[in-house]
Amino acid sequence: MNTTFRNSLAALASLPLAMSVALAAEPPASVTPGTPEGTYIQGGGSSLAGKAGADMYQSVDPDAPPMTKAEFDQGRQIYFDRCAGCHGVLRKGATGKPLLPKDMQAIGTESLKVFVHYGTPGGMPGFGTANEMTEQQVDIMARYIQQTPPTPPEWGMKEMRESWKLLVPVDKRPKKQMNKLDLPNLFSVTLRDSGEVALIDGDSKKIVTVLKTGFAVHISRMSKSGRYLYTTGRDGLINLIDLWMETPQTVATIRTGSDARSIDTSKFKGYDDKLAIAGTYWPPAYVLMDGFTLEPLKVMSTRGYTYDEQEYHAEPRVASIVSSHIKPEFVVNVKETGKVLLVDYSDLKNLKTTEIEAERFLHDGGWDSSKRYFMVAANMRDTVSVVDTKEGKLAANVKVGSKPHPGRGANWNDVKYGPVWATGHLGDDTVAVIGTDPAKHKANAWKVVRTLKNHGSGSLFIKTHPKSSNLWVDAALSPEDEIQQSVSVFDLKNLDKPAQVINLAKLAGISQGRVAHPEYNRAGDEVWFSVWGPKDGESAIVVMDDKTRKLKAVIKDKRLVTPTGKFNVYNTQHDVY
Ligand code: DHE
Repeated sequence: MNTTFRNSLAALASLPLAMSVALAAEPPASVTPGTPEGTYIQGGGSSLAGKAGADMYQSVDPDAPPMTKAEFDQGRQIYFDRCAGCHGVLRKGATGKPLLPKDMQAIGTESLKVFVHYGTPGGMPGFGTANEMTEQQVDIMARYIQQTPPTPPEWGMKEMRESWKLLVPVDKRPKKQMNKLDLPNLFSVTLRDSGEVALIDGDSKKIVTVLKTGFAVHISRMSKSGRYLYTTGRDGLINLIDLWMETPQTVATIRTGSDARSIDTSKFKGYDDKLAIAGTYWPPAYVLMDGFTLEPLKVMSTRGYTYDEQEYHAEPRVASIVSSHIKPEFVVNVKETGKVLLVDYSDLKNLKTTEIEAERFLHDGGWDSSKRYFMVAANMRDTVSVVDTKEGKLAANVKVGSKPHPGRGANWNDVKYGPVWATGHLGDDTVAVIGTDPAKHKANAWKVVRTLKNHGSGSLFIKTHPKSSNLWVDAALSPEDEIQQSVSVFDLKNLDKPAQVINLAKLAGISQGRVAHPEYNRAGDEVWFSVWGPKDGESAIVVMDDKTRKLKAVIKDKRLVTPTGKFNVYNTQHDVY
């Protein structure tokens, strides 16, 4: 272990509990390409050397290291694009550790550079080793996080309205489906780094069209009818795409904030397609919109007090949102306060919200098979919170493994335990299987009834399908190539048997890339995975035959830039997972 890295670990160990991430592994041996081995970690001269006469940034904190104004501006942008998602704009921490200036100053620039460059075994990517930041940018970020965090501007109804573009009004849209696509089997594929989605025909596996969306587009969701597709970019740009047009196209856009992750639409009977809801990380809020036009109707702040310590938090971000099928309600999960809001959209003027105390740092989740219980990961508390949306209460907080990350999770009828839902974990190599049927299998309800062994830690997504007897689990964030390129397949009829591990990147003929996010086709007999390669390298979609677990197709196309999430229209519309 090199001395700088060891010193950094020691510095980190002396930090408050929240910062004491499990740092056990050595940093990888690689250094920034193009620099002589070792140059990077041994540091260099003053980062301000050669900048005499440069316009300096005036920090309000006298202990923060100097930065030029240009460096500070660059740091602010990089932080927003790369770091804020996990650490928060105000750097109070959530999925990532708090990065408060005094703690960062105690670690010091040289040690911070090591973390930014190599990442941590706790899940932070190595921005230097992954070639996502240059040596100079790593140095800027190490100094930037020692400055007082600047607060980004607010974004209210006025800004939303000004950003709203109704490109094709409702009366100018087709009255029937104008293309021959088998819409239920269409896939919307996130092309993360190009800020686009590719619509891929599930039958022919051909790209129908590629549409421009928001920055680092994050998820796609479907309207109840299956006609409208909604995407959200990390920059808060929402696209409403009409799948009935000859070639599907964007018919409205709006910016709901400057940092966002979630979007959904009304699914209760009588409200089909009528409303959309988008959650934002900054400003921390959710906005209700007309589902056909994206006209903003009502914006609600999520700032407030944490559920447990009842401390004020200025940045409680909206994580996952799902739409109830049994009530006119959206389920809005507020990360930092640990509250789940059941937002009744039947009367926007007299909005009723049930506020449920769940657990802190809520992130992603999905319905149980009955669609009554919402299962959401509080990943930094190693917990899955179960919300009973029929009663409007917390049903349970279930302790699982380290940092659960289900995506939407996976439901099946277990041979021994009845209906169950499962999540993989970022922080260990297990899959937690939780009983979800308090009516007929009371003894198993809200308990981990099985713990399966994945082929590695760093799992992001897990999936099965009501017609399948396989469970597919990725390990996309594993630091090891072989593991991140492989998936585990479990036989749901015999879960005592170890999983089959298949390297899908190899099957696709791709040497560099993470294999992520299983998604079934409409029929439930194919499972699609992304081979998420570098922005300037090769990526692919691998389609596996679910029954035989053999390769069925590889979709390669130079337009498929960094594919990650895939959303089958039918399964997303009906929450089948
Ligand atoms: Fe996601 C879902 C937040 C990084 C791919 N991600 C979600 C959800 C949230 C979230 C809150 C649930 C949305 C919902 O259901 O309404 N994601 C975040 C982050 O804050 C985080 C950790 C850091 C960031 O800066 O954004 C983050 N996410 C990623 C990625 O790096 C991933 C792997 C690749 C990418 O495309 O960006 C990624 N997240 C996804 C996907 C889903 C998702 C594919 C939807 C899963 C599903 O099946 O529904």
